[in-house]
Amino acid sequence: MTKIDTEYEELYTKYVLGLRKLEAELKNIFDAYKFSNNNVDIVDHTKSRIKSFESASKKLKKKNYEVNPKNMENLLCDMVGFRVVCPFTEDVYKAVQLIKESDAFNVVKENDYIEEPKESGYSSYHIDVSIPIKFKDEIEFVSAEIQVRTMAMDLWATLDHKLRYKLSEDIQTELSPEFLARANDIKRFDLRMQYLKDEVMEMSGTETSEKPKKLTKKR
Ligand code: 0O2
Repeated sequence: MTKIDTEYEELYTKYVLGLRKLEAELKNIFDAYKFSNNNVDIVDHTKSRIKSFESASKKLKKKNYEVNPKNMENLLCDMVGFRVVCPFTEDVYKAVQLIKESDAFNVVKENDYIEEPKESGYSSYHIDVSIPIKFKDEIEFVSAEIQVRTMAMDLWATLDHKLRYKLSEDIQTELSPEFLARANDIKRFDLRMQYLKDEVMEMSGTETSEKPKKLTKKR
């Protein structure tokens, strides 16, 4: 095995350790919340992955960086990815708050693409974290990106990823009005479902825990 192969192998091991720690911590956080909140689940499902080296190489090349283990480790903050998919928008912000309160990792950066969607229409809350792990008797840090979004946002992002996201820029641009329109449908849908939930809670005499910061009662 060459030196570079060994470096890739070590890097992959660190990603596995980082991802395991992140998965365990987030599971604990959400289970604890559910337990102390009348069994209310703010998470529908989660998904995780380690980006393939092929996809990481493409991303480095696209950003005009040389492909090597050091650049992969230092320049790509989403080699470890964890997605949290929630039923309602207010659940997303609650989940974000719980994640940010954890002391198992450090929050490095956050982007609220719900408040300000990307040009493509992509909506999600991104939190970049740095996870301490023990590797060869040393404490090392693994970067990870946590994406938190509603089920509706997840539907849009999944179909966009499948159909459009990795196409050439020209084709992406040609398709963008249609995808943007569908992203707006999703946004309206999420707002309506949040209002509906609030009304159901009111009718059944259960207060919603707290309003998400950007939702108002206007229709
Ligand atoms: P994949 O295949 O999903 O892993 P940054 O370092 O933050 O400046 P970066 O890493 O491009 O730049 O971050 P950004 O733009 O926040 O995007 C990170 C991830 O968000 C992407 O990872 C996608 O998973 C998702 N994403 C961003 N924009 C879109 C979009 O328009 N459509 C869809 N479907 N997903 C999007 P990757 O590595 O690009 O792709």
